Amino acid sequence: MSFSRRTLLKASAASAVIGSVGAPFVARAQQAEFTYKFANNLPDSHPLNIRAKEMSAAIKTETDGRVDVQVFPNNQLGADTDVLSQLRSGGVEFFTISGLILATLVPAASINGMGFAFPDYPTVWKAMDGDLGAYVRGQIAKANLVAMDKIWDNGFRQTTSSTKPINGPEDYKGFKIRVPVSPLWTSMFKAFDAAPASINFNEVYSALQTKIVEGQENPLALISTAKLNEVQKYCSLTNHMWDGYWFLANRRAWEALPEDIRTIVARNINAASVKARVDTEKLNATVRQELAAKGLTFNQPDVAPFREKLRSAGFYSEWKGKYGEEAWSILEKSVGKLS
Ligand code: X2X
Repeated sequence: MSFSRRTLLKASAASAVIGSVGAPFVARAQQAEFTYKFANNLPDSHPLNIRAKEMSAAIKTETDGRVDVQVFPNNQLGADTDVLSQLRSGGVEFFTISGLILATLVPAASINGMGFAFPDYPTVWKAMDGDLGAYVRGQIAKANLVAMDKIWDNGFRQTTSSTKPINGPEDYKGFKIRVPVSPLWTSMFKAFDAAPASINFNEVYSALQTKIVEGQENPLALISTAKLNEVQKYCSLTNHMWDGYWFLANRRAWEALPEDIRTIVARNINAASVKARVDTEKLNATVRQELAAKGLTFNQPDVAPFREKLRSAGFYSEWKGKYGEEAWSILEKSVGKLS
């Protein structure tokens, strides 16, 4: 016993010596010229983070180690509204944020989340990789932030609850629902006569667990990877909006990159978004059975009465007024007449 312990001690002392001699050399050799933090609010296992890690490795290789994009998932660097401030000040260089939350700074950025606007994914990508996305990126640029071309998928959002399924708009009446910190979300659930509470995503699991709220709404891929099914009983496939993440850069940090490096970084970020879209869409389509097996009860309400309720509550005309004619007509060109 004492012999093997002494041997171990000797061995670790030896490696400590080797370590202290070798370490400075190794550290110098691996030092990147640009070490940038990428913060996001999603679990490690979500497709966005899986593709982001691959992307970071590809960027390191293609820039010969000059750029190190460090991925911080799961709100490790703070809640969304805090990280948005850090991104603006330069404390964080990269951040993916839902356009709807970004709208606290860039009002037009919530437009893709208009209730029941998008019928399916092909319509989403055509609009977001086309005129509507270009319009929003232009507005983001005016706020002195840089948005990469390809928006990342979060998905079509579904409503979960610990108390009852949502079968029609009347079931939202008085429903205590968590919504992200965003004027459009609050406005939409108020139009349904629900009782929305603005809570950042990092507090959603515990808010549901302690019953501060009855329900929340998110795409199935996220309900599953964040394990919200553990604290919810029902899932109503309301498909009430499509939500995506703009990959944003702090402008100073972005412009500090030499142009050839910037091209490599942008190309890899956009390519990763396109791969993650495929993964996320697939997960959103297939994870239902898994969630049902874990005890979540699903129902599929007819969406027409929800849309009608929003229309009669004046929701679409109110938001048309807020976004203005130009933005609204670009949206309606993509999705058809709403108001
Ligand atoms: O906060 C949410 O619900 C999330 C993770 O879906 C967004 O970022 C909007």
